[in-house]
Amino acid sequence: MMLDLFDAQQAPIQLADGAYYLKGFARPIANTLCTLLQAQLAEQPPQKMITPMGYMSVLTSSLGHVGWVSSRSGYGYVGCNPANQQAWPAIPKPLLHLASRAAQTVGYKGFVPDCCLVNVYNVGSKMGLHQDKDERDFSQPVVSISLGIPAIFLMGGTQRNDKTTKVNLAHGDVVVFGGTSRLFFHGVQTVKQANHPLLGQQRINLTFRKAM
Ligand code: MD3
Ligand code: FE
Repeated sequence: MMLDLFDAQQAPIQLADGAYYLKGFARPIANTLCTLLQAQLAEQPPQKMITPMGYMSVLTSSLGHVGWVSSRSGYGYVGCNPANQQAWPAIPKPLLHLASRAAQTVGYKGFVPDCCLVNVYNVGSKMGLHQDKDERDFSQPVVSISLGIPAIFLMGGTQRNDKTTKVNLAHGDVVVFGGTSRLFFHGVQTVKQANHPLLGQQRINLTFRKAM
């Protein structure tokens, strides 16, 4: 047998029914991704979104046919960026393929996302427990790629007060949520001070969804 030191990929870890942690799955292209995103975000600066509950501490932008936006009166997916009236930039092919391949690896065949939500966390940013329910088809999984400084992801259950488990998400880590876990409450703990060689004191999370 030939030892393949370069393509070594850790086995997926099941977190819950339909939820899988793919440690380092995006690592081979993570640095390229950072460069691509930094150019992208310079053109399309991530925005602080207001929700009916108040401001989010995370900054967001989107790629794809639709993007996720929020206002004081509600939130959802729209075809244009309200900040500039432009269509969202396309999801780069290598990114689309990576998300699809991650889903495929844990059993979700034919995942073709139409939205890549870009969440930018600075030190002190967090995301409270919530469910992702703005998409049309909950049989489609959600794929998350983490870049930059680490964060602790909280995964609960289908009820807001279900107990949560913590998952440490580092540069290049991928998580896929499908099945029962697709509607689990989840959030991100306050991001602690750290430095990443490419992103500095920042964490970027990419969330791929089939929204429409
Ligand atoms: C579990 N983002 O944008 S990604 C979000 O790290 C969001 O920025 C977090 O939650 C972040 O909505 C977490 C992981 C994630 C995304 C979607 C899920 C976990 C999920 C949908 C269902 C269950
Ligand atoms: Fe979410």
